[in-house]
Amino acid sequence: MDGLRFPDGFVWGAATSAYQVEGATTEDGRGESVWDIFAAVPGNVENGESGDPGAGHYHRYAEDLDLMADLGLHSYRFSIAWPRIQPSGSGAPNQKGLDFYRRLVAGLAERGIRPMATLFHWDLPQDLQYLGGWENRDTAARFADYASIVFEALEIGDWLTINEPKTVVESGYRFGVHAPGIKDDARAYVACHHLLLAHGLASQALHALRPDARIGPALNLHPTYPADDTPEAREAARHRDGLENRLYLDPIFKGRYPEDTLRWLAERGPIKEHILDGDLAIISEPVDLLGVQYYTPVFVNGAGERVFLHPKAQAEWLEIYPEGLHDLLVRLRDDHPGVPLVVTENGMPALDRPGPDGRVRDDDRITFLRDHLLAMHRAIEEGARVEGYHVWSLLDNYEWAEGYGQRFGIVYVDYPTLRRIPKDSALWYRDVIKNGELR
Ligand code: GBH
Repeated sequence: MDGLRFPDGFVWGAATSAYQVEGATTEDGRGESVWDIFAAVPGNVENGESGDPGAGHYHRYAEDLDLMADLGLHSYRFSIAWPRIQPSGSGAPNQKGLDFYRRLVAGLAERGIRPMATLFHWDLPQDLQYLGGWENRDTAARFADYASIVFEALEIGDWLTINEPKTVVESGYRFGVHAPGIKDDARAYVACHHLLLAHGLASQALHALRPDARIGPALNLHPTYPADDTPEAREAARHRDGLENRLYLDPIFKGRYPEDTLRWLAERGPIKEHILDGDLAIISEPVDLLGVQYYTPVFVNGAGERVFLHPKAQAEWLEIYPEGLHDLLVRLRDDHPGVPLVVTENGMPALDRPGPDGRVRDDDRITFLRDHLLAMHRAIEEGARVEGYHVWSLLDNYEWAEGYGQRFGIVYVDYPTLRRIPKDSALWYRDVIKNGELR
């Protein structure tokens, strides 16, 4: 193939999150997060692993900045650890915590790399969990206070509020496989409403404090398809689309919950009682950019079960279907026109390791990324307003309940030494960025 060009100014990036890469969980006054507590319970995480060492990024950030510059990244998406800024979730900021992100942002500026910061990537201060966590409406107000602290302290133009509210709701509160480890549908959807409220309050705060900056949610969206051509499967896919996508998109973009989904939720718990007058006006604060995280589609059969029709990556849940990214971006173009889209995560795990020559050959990842970039390119040609793309992840890191076994990085991390080795995919990505095209 020759020369599939991306638009001028297209932003190429890579993403990480604080708990997954920083390590240093007890340093410089950081408070405990729900993940420190969750990971310490035997059985919750593969091999009992925790966010220490992560990728050792807290101490190696300068080396990582050089790595980003070597790869030619235009943008680096990272998250700020709330427990570093407010160790118990409220009150005066911890300057040492802020200083770490000040140094990081300054280092990005020196290298001409744009920062994109996520306010919340799942590491809630544990003291707020003791007060009810996201089930407590007050957590949304605490979040807006924390957000205002970092908005004032850090020179960052692009912000993301909540990383994947759906994952917090489902993995954290329905299935209990993530912190805080709750398995209760009724409680999950109360938490969902408060996560959305927190998104809205933080967006309002940024708009008041920094009118030139931009903010939006980072949603993991799942194009949902009927697995066969029956009315039952089509109906099941529509229901599932409500839970996967519309439950988050509609309140944020349209200021209302989807009727069918809300009815289903109301049969399971008291969500309606928690939706107060004015909440949806807050939640639908205008969105300046939408972070789109795409990994996998969801095909459902007539019984409403997810079925897998395509090959999987090295994760049970990740059915590889690049076409889904195209379909998703085109759908967003139609359903929510005008909003700039930024792909904030896309990638796959593998059991990478260096060969005898020290090189890490991850051809499957190159194929995966290339196929997704092709699908995205087609969506852009069809009018989807995609500004940029971030591969998940810059570095191998702590894959939550899977521990360190699933490597998503384009850069290999040797955990015993924390040495970094750019994988073949990183070298390939560097060329894509340099050329602005797929060859
Ligand atoms: C994203 O989640 C996250 O933002 C990021 O932190 C993470 O590292 C990355 O993707 C890769 O996973 O145990 O079968 O119930 C993606 C959505 C939701 C996928 C939770 C895995 C658990 C599946 N993830 N899900 S299961």
